[in-house]
Amino acid sequence: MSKIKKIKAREILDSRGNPTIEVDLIAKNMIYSASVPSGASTGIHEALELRDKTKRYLGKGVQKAVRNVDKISKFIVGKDCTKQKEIDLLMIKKDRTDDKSRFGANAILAVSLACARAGANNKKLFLFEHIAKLLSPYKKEFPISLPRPFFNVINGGKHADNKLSFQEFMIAPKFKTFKQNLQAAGEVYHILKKDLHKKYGKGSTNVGDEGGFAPERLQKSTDALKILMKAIKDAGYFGKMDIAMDCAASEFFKRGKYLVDGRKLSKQQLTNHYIQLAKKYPLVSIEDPFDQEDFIAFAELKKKLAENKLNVQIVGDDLTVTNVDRIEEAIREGSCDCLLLKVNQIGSLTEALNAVRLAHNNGWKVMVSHRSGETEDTFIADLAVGINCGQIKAGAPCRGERTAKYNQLLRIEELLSRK
Ligand code: 2PG
Ligand code: MG
Repeated sequence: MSKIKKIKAREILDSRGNPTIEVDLIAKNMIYSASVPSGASTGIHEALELRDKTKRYLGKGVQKAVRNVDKISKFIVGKDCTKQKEIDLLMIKKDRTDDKSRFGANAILAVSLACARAGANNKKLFLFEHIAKLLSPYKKEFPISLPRPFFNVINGGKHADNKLSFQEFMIAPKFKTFKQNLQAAGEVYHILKKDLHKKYGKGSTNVGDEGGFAPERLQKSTDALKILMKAIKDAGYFGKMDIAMDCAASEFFKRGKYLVDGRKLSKQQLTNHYIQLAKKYPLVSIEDPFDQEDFIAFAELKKKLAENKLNVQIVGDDLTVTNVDRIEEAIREGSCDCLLLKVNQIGSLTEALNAVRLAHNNGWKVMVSHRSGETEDTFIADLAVGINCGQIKAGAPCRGERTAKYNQLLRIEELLSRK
């Protein structure tokens, strides 16, 4: 038993230069900190990120959420920091809303994550081990492996000031160790930079929100995939790397049509476009291929891919928003076979772990994800290892807030190899 002595919050800046919340939680004279990320292409069913909507920081201040942590601390101080579920459920109960709009999902999550760090240390466990035990309290043995990383190296959609409709073009190396995967991705990233410069000239190697390149003159998904394949070949990794896309399709769904690469497509036409891409490129994962309300279109694409014997996972992000009710609906409709797990979509570690259990129990895979607005917090690296999900996306192998996660995975891999 280790009692929480004090909880204090502050406003800090995220990687896009917007305010976000950081919490310090004190237990046994140690300080445990956690901060929360923030999305740009957010799903409409996500828990509420509380913003001040005053003049400061163009409305994006989080001083209200900071003050709400004071309110939360009144009923959390004195509790045992190893009782993650009890603490999360108490915050949810006191919030009394479905979307955490009273305290703000950002305020609740920061406390939840800091509490997990304190709980781990008080149980003398690494954070990933503590998470593994929270996920499966009755298991004795924990299969723990490093996740396969998906690096977002070309940015479009809401994350870049260019014309690419699809938001993320990722490379997913398939080496045995995380260290090798990181090296391969780093090399391709630099070769891609040279190739882009050569083909599209000055300004083509500026980067988007997640550290991937955002060339203005690269306007079509096929052009992005072509140059990506070239970089993979030039770097000597042909056949050793797959490709994934996050289309974030809700962002280009306008009046019943999808505006893709300068064309207006029906969902059938867009389905065919995906099938063609999957036939031509080593595509293993497509996230949010359709609008966030269209469970059926997701399911039809999944069926069509199977009919064509194309082994591509369909990932739900804006569709499922780490919310068990939405995931249940996606399971009923057969919409996806992989859950994108974002802790701040739902607002507490306990609920995120419930989402993982539901996904795994129904044969889905899980991919842990960062947000486009990130902090230096490395929590999701430990989360991906702790739940043993096998997949993570944390942006390009570049920019501190992205490499923080990848570097933490390097440390965990080293640590596990010594055990
Ligand atoms: C996504 C994420 C992270 P955002 O759509 O998967 O890459 O973007 O945080 O802007 O929602
Ligand atoms: Mg997404």
